[in-house]
Amino acid sequence: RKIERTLVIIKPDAVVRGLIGEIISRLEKKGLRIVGMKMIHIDRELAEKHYAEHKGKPFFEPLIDYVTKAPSVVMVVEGRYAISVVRKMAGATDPKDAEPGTIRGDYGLDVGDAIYNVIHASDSEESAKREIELYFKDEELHEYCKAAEWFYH
Ligand code: YYY
Ligand code: MG
Repeated sequence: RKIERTLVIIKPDAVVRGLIGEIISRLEKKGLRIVGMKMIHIDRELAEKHYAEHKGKPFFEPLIDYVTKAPSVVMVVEGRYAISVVRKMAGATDPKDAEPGTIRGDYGLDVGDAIYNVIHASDSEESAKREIELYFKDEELHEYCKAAEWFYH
C-alpha cells in the first residue's frame, strides 16, 4: 500500500463552466480522499512559481494568463498511488489528444490562445511535494477515514 498525496487544480475554465462538482465527484468515486481544498484566484506571482519549469517557453505567457483569469479550486488528494492514478484520470496534456474517459478527454477542447485543459495534477513525487507546499500550509491538510474503509481492514 503506497499512500501518496498529489496536488490537483480545477483550473479556471472548469470553474467558469460549472465543472467543479463533476471533477470532484470523479475523484471521490475512484476512492481518492480529498485532504485539503480551497478556492483561490491564482495571481501571476504564484502561477509563475508553479510553472517555473516552463519559463521562457512560447506557451508560458498564455499559460499564465489562462490560470490567472478566474478562480481555481486547489485540492490535495490522497490515496494508493494517487500521483500516477490522478495523472491517468486527467489524461493527455492537450485535450484533443486525451482519451475519452479521462477528465481532459471528456471535458476539454482547445479553444483560445492557450491549452485550456480543465485540470492540473502533479507529475511526480518531487513535484507533488513542491506544489502542495506552494498552495497549502500543514494545518490546512486533514487526516480522516472514509466511511467504507472499515471494509478493507
Ligand atoms: O503536466 P501537464 O499539465 O499535463 O503539462 P505540462 O507539460 O507540465 O505543461 C503545463 C501546462 O502548460 C499544460 O497543462 C498546458 C500548457 N502547455 C501548453 O500550453 N503548450 C504546450 N506545448 C505544453 C504545455
Ligand atoms: Mg506538468
